[in-house]
Amino acid sequence: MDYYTHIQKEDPDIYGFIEGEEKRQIEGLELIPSENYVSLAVREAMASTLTNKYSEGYPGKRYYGGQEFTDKVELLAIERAKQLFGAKYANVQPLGGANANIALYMALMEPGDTILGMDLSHGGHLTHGHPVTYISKIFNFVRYKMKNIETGEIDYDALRETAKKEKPKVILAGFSAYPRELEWQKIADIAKEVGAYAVADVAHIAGLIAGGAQKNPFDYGFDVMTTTTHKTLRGPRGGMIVTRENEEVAKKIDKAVFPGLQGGPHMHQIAAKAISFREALQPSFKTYAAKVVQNASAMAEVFKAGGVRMITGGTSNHLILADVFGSLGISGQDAEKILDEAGITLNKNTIADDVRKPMDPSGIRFGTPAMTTRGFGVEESKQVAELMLDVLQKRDAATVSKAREAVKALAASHPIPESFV
Ligand code: DSN
Repeated sequence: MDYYTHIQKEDPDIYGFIEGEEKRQIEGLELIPSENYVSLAVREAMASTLTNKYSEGYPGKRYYGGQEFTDKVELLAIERAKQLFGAKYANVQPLGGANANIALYMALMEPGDTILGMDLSHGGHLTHGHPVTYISKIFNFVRYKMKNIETGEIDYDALRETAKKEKPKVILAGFSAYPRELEWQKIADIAKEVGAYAVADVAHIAGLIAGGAQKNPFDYGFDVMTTTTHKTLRGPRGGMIVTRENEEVAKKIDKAVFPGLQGGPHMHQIAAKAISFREALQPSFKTYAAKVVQNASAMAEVFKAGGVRMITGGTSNHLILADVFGSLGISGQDAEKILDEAGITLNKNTIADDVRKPMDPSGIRFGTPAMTTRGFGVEESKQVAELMLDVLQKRDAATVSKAREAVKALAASHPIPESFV
């Protein structure tokens, strides 16, 4: 907390809240699979004077003057994004993952057009057309599911039949709670057969793809990828859209992001994205991405040995979805709460075809991106999984307090690193 001297002086209330949150992050274990710790370099860019600047438009074509440096920042972010994913075009302006997805829909569809997306309860995301979203009223979202919840196999035959019947403009492949790798080739082939764009929402796995720990959908013919930049990719909170090679598509996406959806881009955030992309291009990021996956597998092994049912039977990526209600008789909400007391943060989550409600579902979702940034390896990951199981099985004050001490010790011996390069 040496960085916030001005906030401390000018606004002690906010300073206190930041201090509390920082302590929580340092002393606890962050297992929410969509969270991570960014480097100080990324944080400095987020706090830089670039936040003062309006830059509507794109490099070389702005609506306001004074863009000598902002143009350079954005061009460098674009170049690095292209390099990371093997893309010909990149738009680094989306303010978040939802904006990236909405801009994508606006770019490739007209109101009323059909898009196929993964069902939320089977691992998809709200922005993939859940009825509570505004965007679901504009486009016709049709959902597909897993065929086998115990293995995670997607029902590709049903997807193909639905695609032939519904004639979608876009087939969207991606997830926020699916622990396996999708068969990109099968989905790309179906899209080609019905004349749809193949789009991957890789928000959760962008860092694993960039680090070579998971396959790149572009290698299987996908046209576009949307993503956030703050999950496994370990950048600032934000979004991005990369296009493999179709210039016409890339132009439509640019127009949809601005002026279609957003106003002035957040240049401080784009500078921070550029810094994180540089970090992700280093050889050390490959090691990081591989470890994220190894650590998640190690945790899944412990849960399996403890008799806990995991949706899809385990994990091949960074996250695990466990049916704690079915296996241990504790609801997802209660599990989240008691683990929070032990200093382990994760989230309750619905499981496929859950019989319980979203605010008190059967499952918990957890993962290893943040822990791995702290330097946790397989042994420590197993230790954390064992602590979790102990707490979830016994659920008494003594076990929680013992786990909390163990968590503090693990956290203290693996401090959050300041620099990743
Ligand atoms: N909230 C993100 C997640 O946790 O997966 C997705 O938007």
